[in-house]
Amino acid sequence: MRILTTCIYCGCGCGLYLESESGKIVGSYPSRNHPVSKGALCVKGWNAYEFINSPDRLTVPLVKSSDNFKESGWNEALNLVSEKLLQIKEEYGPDSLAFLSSAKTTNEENFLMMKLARAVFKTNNIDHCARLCHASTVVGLAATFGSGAMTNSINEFEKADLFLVTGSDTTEQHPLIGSRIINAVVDRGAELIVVDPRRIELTKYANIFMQQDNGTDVAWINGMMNVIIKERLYDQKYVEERTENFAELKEMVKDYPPEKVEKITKIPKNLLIQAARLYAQTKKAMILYSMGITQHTTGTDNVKSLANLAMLTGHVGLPSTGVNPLRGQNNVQGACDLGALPNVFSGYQKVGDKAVRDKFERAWKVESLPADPGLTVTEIFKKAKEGKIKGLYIMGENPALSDPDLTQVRKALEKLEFLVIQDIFMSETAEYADVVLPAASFAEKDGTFTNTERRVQRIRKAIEPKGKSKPDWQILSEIGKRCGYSGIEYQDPSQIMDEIASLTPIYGGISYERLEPFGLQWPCPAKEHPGTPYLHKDKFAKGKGSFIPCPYVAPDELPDEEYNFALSTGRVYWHWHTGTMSRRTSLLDREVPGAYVEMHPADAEQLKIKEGEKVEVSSRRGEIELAVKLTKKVKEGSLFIPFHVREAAANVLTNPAIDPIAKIPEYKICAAKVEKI
Ligand SMILES: Nc1nc2c(c(=O)[nH]1)N[C@H]1C(S)=C(S)[C@@H](COP(=O)(O)OP(=O)(O)OC[C@H]3O[C@@H](n4cnc5c(=O)[nH]c(N)nc54)[C@H](O)[C@@H]3O)O[C@H]1N2
Ligand SMILES: Nc1nc2c(c(=O)[nH]1)N[C@H]1C(S)=C(S)[C@@H](COP(=O)(O)OP(=O)(O)OC[C@H]3O[C@@H](n4cnc5c(=O)[nH]c(N)nc54)[C@H](O)[C@@H]3O)O[C@H]1N2
Ligand code: SF4
Ligand SMILES: [Mo]
Repeated sequence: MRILTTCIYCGCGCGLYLESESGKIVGSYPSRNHPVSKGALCVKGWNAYEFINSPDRLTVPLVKSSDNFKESGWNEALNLVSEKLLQIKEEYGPDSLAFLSSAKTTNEENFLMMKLARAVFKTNNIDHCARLCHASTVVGLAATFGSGAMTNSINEFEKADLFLVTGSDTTEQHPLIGSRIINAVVDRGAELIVVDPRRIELTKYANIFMQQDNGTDVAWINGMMNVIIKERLYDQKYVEERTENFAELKEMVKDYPPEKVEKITKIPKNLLIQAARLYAQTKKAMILYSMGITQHTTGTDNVKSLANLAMLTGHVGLPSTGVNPLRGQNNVQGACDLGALPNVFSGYQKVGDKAVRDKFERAWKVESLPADPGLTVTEIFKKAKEGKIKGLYIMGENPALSDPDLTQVRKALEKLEFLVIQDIFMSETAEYADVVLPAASFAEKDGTFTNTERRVQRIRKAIEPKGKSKPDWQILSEIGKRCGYSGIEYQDPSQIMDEIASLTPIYGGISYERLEPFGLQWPCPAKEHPGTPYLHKDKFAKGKGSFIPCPYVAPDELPDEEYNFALSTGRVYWHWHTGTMSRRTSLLDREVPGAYVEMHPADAEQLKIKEGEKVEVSSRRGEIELAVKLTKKVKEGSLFIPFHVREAAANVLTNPAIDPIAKIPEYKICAAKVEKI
C-alpha cells in the first residue's frame, strides 16, 4: 500500500509515497503531481524509510537508575516525568524548567509542547533549533518587513530572471530548489550571482561568483547599495511610497565604496560593481540565502542588510522577487509558526501583549500565563551550567552534538537535576537523560509540516508505531493530564489543528479537509481564503518597509598566529545533522562513512599533508582527529568540516559567541589550527 506524505528531511517539503508491506515500510517514491517536487526526490527522499525499521529504534520507555537505563512501563515513566517536573516547579519556581521543542515533529506537536510549557508549567522557557538556524531571519525580517518568513514561493523560481544566492549550498542542502535554479539558468538563461566563501556546485552555473572572506557579508551588501545609490539605479518611486528611513541608509552606505569593500571582503571591486548593476537592473530578481548569512554574531545585521538591498531596488512584494530564507528542517517554519519560541505564542503573537495572553487564557481555561519572554536554547545551556535551570525536557533535538562548544554543553547536561529525552533513537543527548521516552516516527502518525515557502502540508500514518513507541502529541498530552490539566486531551491531531486555527490568525482558515491534496500557504486567515504565494503585496506586513542601516562588524574570532585557519562548518548532501537517521541509512552512510576536513591543496603542501591523512584540528575550545580532503572548493587559509559525525564532532571546536539580538551562535567562522598526527 502507498500512502502520500511529506519528506522528513529538509524544508523543501517534497511530497512522497511511503510503501508498506505487512506493517513495515519498504520504500519511498516521488509524487508526480506535487507542486514542489513534481515527480522528483533527492537521495535522502528516496531513502527516507530505512531508518524507520532500524533495530536501534527506541521501543520502550527507559528510566535511569544508578547510571544504567532500565526498561519501564509507560505509566511508571510518565508518572515519574510529571511528578519530577512539578516538584522542580514547586521547589525552584517555573523558570527553573525549560523545554526544547522540535523542528522534526509536527505543527500539532509543537503547539502542544508550547501549551504544556506555558499553560501547565507556567514558563516561557521554550525554544528549538531555529535558534541555531534562522533566528536571525525571524528577527531581521520582522524588523524590516514585519514578517520573518520566505517572501515568495518555489514555483515562482520558474519565472525569475535573476537569482542572488548567498550562504546557501543549495544543490546539497535544498536539492529540489537547487535543481530549479539550475534549470532556470540552463533552460531559460536566467542570471545567477553566487556569493559564497566556498566554490560550491552552483558557481559552475554562475554569471558572477564573488568569493568573500567568511563573516564579511554586511560589507559587500553595503558596497552593492553604495554603487546602486551612486549610479541612481535604485527604485525611487518604490523607496518613496513603500519604505521609511532611506536618508539614514544612504548616509551609512556612503562609507562603503567598492575599494574599501574589496579590502574587507577580498571581492574585486569591478566584480562587485557588475553584480550591483545586474541585480538592480533586473526586475524579477530573487535573493536566496541560508546559514552562511544567519549563523554569525552579526547574523541579524546580515539579514537586515539583504532586506535593505531588496527594498532599495523594489524587489519585494511582487512575484519572482523577494528575500527568501531557505528554511532547513522539514518543519522548522512550523515550529516557529506554532510558538515554540520564548517570546511568542503561535502566529508570532507576543507573550508580552496582555490582550493576546487574555485570549489564550480564556481558550485554554487557565488563570494566568507568563508574560516575560523566556530563555533561548543558547541561554538555557548557559543557565543549566550555572545550576539555574534544573529540569529540561527535550523532544526531537540532539544538542550534545549540534550545539556550539560541546564540552560546555555536556557539562550543562550533566549538571541538570532532571533531563527528559523524547526521541526515536538513543541520541548522544539521551545518554545524559533520567528518562527516555520512545516517540513514533513520521511514518507512524498523522499531522502537518510547514515547508520553507509556508506551505502547510499533511503527513499521514502509514504503519503502526514501532514497539511501544507513541506519537509525540500523545506523550505530551499524557504528561499534561498527569499534571492535573484536562485542557490538553485530543482524539486526533486534526482537533489540535482546529484549536490552532481558532487561536492563530495566519493559520485561521486551515483545517485538515482544506489541506487536501497538497496543502495551503499561510497567511490563510479565513475558511474561504486561498492561501498566499507571496508576501507584502502592495504594502509590507508592518506597513512601510524599514531600512535599518547596519555598519560592518568583524566576526568574534579571527585567525591569528597560533590558530591560523578560518574554520567554517556545515553540511553535505548525504547526511542529516547529527546523523541519527542518515547514518542508519545504508546508502547514505556508504557514500560518506566518516568525518573529514576540507583543505586547500596549497595549504596541505605547506604542512606536508596528503589526501586522506589523519590530522588534529584544534581551536581554543578543544580538538578532534579526522581525515583531510584536499579540494579547491575552500579558499587558501580556510577549512570546512561537516558537523554530522559524532566520532569527530565539529562542535567541539566551534565558537559559542552569539548574535546579541537573535542569540544565534557563530558556527560559520572561528580560528583553528591543523597538525599532522
Ligand atoms: N543534506 C542536508 N541537507 C540539509 C541539512 C543537512 O543536515 N543535510 N540541514 C538542513 C538545515 S536545518 C539547514 S538550516 C539547511 C542549511 O543549508 P545551507 O545553509 O545551505 O548549509 P551549510 O552547509 O550550513 O552552509 C551554507 C553555505 O554557507 C557558506 N558560508 C560559510 N560562511 C559564510 C559566510 O560568512 N557568508 C556567506 N555568505 N556564506 C558563508 C558555506 O560555504 C555554504 O556554502 O540545510 C538543510 N538541508
Ligand atoms: N557546527 C555546526 N553546528 C550546527 C549547525 C552548523 O551549521 N554547524 N547548524 C545548526 C542548525 S541550522 C540546526 S537546524 C541544528 C540541528 O540540530 P538538531 O535538531 O539537534 O539535529 P538533528 O540531528 O536534526 O536532531 C533531531 C532529533 O530528532 C529526532 N527525531 C526525528 N524524528 C522524530 C520524531 O518524530 N519525534 C521525536 N521526538 N524525535 C524525532 C532525531 O532522531 C534526532 O535525535 O544544528 C545546528 N548545529
Ligand atoms: S529535497 Fe529535501 S524534502 Fe525533497 S526529497 Fe530531498 S531531503 Fe526530502
Ligand atoms: Mo537548520
